[in-house]
Amino acid sequence: VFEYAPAPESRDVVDIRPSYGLFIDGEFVDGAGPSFKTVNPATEETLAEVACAADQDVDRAVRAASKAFGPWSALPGAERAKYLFRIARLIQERSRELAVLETLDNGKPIRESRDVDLPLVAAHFFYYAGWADKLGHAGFGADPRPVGVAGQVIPWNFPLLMLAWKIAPALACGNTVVLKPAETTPLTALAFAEICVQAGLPAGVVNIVTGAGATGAAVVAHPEVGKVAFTGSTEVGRQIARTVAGTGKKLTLELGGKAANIVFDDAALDQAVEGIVNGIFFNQGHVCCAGSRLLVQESVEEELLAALKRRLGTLRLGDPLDKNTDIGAINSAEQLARIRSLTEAGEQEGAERWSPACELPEQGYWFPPTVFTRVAQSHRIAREEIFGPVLSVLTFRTEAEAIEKANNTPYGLSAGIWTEKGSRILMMADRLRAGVVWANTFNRFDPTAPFGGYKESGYGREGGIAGLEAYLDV
Ligand code: TXE
Repeated sequence: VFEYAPAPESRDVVDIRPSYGLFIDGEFVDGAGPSFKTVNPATEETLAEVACAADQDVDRAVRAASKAFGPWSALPGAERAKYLFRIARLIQERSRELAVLETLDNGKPIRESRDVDLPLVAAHFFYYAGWADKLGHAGFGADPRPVGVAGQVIPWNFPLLMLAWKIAPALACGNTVVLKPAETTPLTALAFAEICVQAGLPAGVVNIVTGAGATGAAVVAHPEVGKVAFTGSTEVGRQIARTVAGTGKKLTLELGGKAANIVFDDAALDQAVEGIVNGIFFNQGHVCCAGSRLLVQESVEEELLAALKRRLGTLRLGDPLDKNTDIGAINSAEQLARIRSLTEAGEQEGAERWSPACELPEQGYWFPPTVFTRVAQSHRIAREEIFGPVLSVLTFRTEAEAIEKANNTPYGLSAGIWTEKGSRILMMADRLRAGVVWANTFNRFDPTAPFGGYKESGYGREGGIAGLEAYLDV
């Protein structure tokens, strides 16, 4: 039993307009497509009406970006850096407002948007601002060139952070951008457009086109787009790869995952419990690198699961604007339906389902933290990305078995190892087919470190020096 006193963040720090236009050539303009509503997933309340970019709007945005490319890429790197530093500082100054807006539109707990998303967003702009005048020293030759117009399509799980991952390196390298945010979370990207205006960024350097999949497809297919960057489902990633094939466009894809979080019997189990909770329940499990498969060494299975269940009993689910909330809302009715259908499949296939006692609010989209035990490798919940607060537990006896099971997935984005043996960490990290391997931690992000997957998790890297390469002709 623990005391609970609600600590709500004020909604009044954001000023949401009833309707929003597209951001093209430095101005907010109407879209030719049918406008759509964006809702607060915690309440189902409509937040705003948002313009939808039809093909002709996307064309206008790409042409504005093409026109801006010449002068922008001709600026000395130090001048481009000044704009990026200015943007980074404005994000810091407006971070409380942006965090509340992100939480309203996405459903994630304010503690996360305030303490994780926003600091990382600013950090990415600071980091890549620092590269803008040093590109000749990044290991890509003396004078690497920007590609041109970058077409970027991003998902809804980290709306502003995914924008930062894409826009910061693109601008630092001298490219211009047409970015399409996800249809359920367009508001912070539009707030970012205002920040570009505030920073005095030349018109056309950043363009934001809102809309659904068709708008994204138009960005990807536009002949004047030289580089495509996509984060989202593996299925759409495949379609985009087909569209881009044979066009000469550069492409990076950051797709789904089914990460193994591997706990050995010598691990500090209390720390491992925190890592497991952070691994799969952070951001309601709407995380491509989420530790969605727990692989636990048989000898500590019982002890670890008992401790994990005790810990899950203390998580607070509810109002995302409450500073005490640990688990917020599921981002959309569609995503909730996907999570439900996969968890039902888990039960049907014979896995054992458990959730802590937890009351779900009546309005909005919610799913309780859920743990499946008695999971077999063949079960759908062990193979498919659920993208929700659902953990599938498998066991192993030996290191070799842990590696075999961890790698037994079409994905390869991330993995985690919990052990006190340094040699084991090095050996495992070498054999796990995953772009990121965390040891005795999980879901740690840093702008200096490249991020990206193997196999069906995609290709190309974002972050670090490697993240520059995607935006340069080397
Ligand atoms: O993804 P989509 P959805 C996974 C996760 C989730 C599933 C479906 O498993 O359950 O995907 O989510 C735009 N051409 N991930 O349906 O459709 C779309 O408008 C160009 C993992 O939301 O891939 C949005 O902006 N763009 C993931 C973006 O693609 C298209 C994050 C992502 O939406 C398009 C999100 C098209 N034909 C979901 N169709 C991760 N890797 O982090 C849609 N879009």
